[in-house]
Amino acid sequence: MNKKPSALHEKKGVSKPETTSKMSAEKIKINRAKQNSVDEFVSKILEGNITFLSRAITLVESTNAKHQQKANAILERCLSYANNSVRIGITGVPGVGKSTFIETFGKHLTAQNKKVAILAVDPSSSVNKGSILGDKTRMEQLVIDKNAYIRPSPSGTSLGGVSQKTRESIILCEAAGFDTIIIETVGVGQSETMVHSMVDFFLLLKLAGAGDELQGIKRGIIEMADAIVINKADGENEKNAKIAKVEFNRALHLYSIKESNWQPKVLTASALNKIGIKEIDTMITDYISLTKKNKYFNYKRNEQNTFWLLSTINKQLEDNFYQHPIIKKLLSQEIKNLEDGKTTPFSAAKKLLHHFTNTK
Ligand SMILES: Nc1nc2c(ncn2[C@@H]2O[C@H](COP(=O)(O)OP(=O)(O)OP(=O)(O)O)[C@@H](O)[C@H]2O)c(=O)[nH]1
Ligand SMILES: [Mg+2]
Repeated sequence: MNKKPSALHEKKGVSKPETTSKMSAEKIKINRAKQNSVDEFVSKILEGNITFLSRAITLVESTNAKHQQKANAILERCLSYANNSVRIGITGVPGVGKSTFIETFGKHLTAQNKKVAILAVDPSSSVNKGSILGDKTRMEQLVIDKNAYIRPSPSGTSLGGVSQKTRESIILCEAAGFDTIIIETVGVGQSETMVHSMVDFFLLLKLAGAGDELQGIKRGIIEMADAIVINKADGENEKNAKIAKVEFNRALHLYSIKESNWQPKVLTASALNKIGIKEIDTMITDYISLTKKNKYFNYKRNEQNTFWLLSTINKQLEDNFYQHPIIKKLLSQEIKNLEDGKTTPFSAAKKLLHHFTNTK
């Protein structure tokens, strides 16, 4: 092109400074999101919109009263869409291969066009922000799978609080079209009991040891498990895994048959080499069809709902009690009286409860 020198000469100017800083842009975005109505949230979630699903879970996890109010309104509207799913709990000691297993199992499910949501109940997450997030690297394929949604454990002060939030998140995920919900937990404290109370099928991952397999395993967990999967059944470990399988099977037969009429199974697998995964999937499908047929499936979900109703009430009452300013003061006085031998635990409790009911 022939460039004619122009009479109009313009110097390259300095670009205009941005009128909004990045930080305030982010704030505006958040505020805008906050203004989305409950209706918008619900219809987007029902469309399977992951951004809105995540935002709704953030509202559920928030401690802000307004957020909670909004979260409750969204939850109520989502509830009727939330029952068509299979909820699976997975537990096992650190290093047993939970994340690797969830990656392999999750991919196996999404390959069948299932939609899988992975949530966690991890009591330690208030310190390290959730184990799932930390080891998303173990779920490389699942993280980028559009049929999978991974959400780390909410941080919370109490296991009960964290569990309640997870339970509510399950409802949102199901409303967003996720048909398989996997809840992971590290077997710390009561977390397994909590997870057990929110799933249909509870799976315990184990490692084959060098002998007495039942040593060091909590009796309660064996009772809760619908299946024990001995992971890392590969290479040199394969033989030990087979021995462990026999031993666990024998142990499981010592327990009386479950209310579900399901005889818990022991399987071996290699999450790393993707062996035994199809069998686990089939086993869970068998369990679901058995319990749907004998009505245990719905019975258990109803029982779980009642449990959560009662434990939510208990927690609220407990919080109201201990946070009450007068009770706070009286409680320390009564503890002092107790130390001085001036009262008994029972009369002190009676006195405090009496005050509580009469000071509201
Ligand atoms: N050989 C073998 N190694 C495995 C298998 N599954 C997991 N691993 C390895 O075991 C280690 C721990 O696996 P993770 O999946 O991180 O275990 P985790 O239970 O999620 O551990 P935490 O998140 O710490 O509780 C990793 O090095 C995995 O590669 C398996 O089936 N076979
Ligand atoms: Mg892990």
